[in-house]
Amino acid sequence: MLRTVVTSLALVAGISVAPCQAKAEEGAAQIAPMEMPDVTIYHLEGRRSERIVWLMEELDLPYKLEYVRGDLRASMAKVHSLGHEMPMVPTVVIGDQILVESGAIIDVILARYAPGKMEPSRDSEHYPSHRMWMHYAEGSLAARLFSDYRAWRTTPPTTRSRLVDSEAVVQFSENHLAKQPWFGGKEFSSADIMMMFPLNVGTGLNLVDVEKFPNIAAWKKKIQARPAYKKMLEVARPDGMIGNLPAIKQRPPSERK
Ligand SMILES: N[C@@H](CCC(=O)N[C@@H](CS)C(=O)NCC(=O)O)C(=O)O
Repeated sequence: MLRTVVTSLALVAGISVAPCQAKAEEGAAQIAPMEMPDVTIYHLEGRRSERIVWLMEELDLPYKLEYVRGDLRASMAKVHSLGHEMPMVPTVVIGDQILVESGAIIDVILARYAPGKMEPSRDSEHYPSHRMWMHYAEGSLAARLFSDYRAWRTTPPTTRSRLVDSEAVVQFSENHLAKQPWFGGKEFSSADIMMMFPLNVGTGLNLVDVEKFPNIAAWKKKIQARPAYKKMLEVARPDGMIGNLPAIKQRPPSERK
C-alpha cells in the first residue's frame, strides 16, 4: 500500500523509482549469511550427492557425510532409514528439515549460508544463463540422457531421433563452452557443479562420443584440477566409481535422417 502510494507520487513527480529499487535489491544480495544448522548429506559414491559435498568443500562449510564405503545398497538403506517418502540421493538434512533435489538444495545453501557466492549477481549479464544451466542440468540434460539410456539398452538405435536426443543436449553444452569458460559465464559457479554429473554420464555410459566434445573435455580437466573437487573425490569417492551402470553398446548414427 505504502509502496503503491510512493510509486504513484513518484510517477506524478516524473521520478523513476526503478533505480532505487535496483539498489535495494543489489543490497539484499549482500546480506549476512544466516547461521547454518547441522548439515548431513546422505550419499552414494559417484552419484548426484557428490554435488553437495563438492559445494560444501568449495564454500569451506562444515557437513556430515553419511554413506557406507563400497556398499551402495547399505548407503541407500541409510537414506530409507530417514523415513522420507522420496528416498533419493542427495537427501540432505539441514537442521530439522529433510530436502531432496540437488539443484534446490544448492540454491538453499547458497541463499542462506553463502549469499553472493558461487553465482553471478542478479544484475550480471551472466545471471540469466547461469539460472538456465542450473535447471538445464537436470531438466533437459540428465532427463534426455537417461531416457535414451533406457531405450537404447533394450533397443539399439539405428537412426537419430527427430526429438532432441543425447547428442543434441550435450552439443548445446559444448557450444556454450566455445563462448564462455564456465557455465555461469566468466567465473566458476554452482552451474558447473550441476553440469558435471550429467556430462560425465553422457560419456561414461557411451551415450555420446567423447571425441566430439573437446570444449567439454577441457572444462572437465579444469574442474578435476580444483582443490575442492579433489577433496570431494577423496571423501566421497575414495575407491573410484563403484556399481557402474553398464554402458550402451551402440549409439545412433550421427547424421539425422
Ligand atoms: N533430480 C534429482 C535426481 C536424484 C536421483 O535420481 N538420484 C539418484 C542417484 S544419482 C537416485 O537416488 N537413485 C536411486 C533411485 O532412483 O532409486 C536430483 O538432482 O537430486
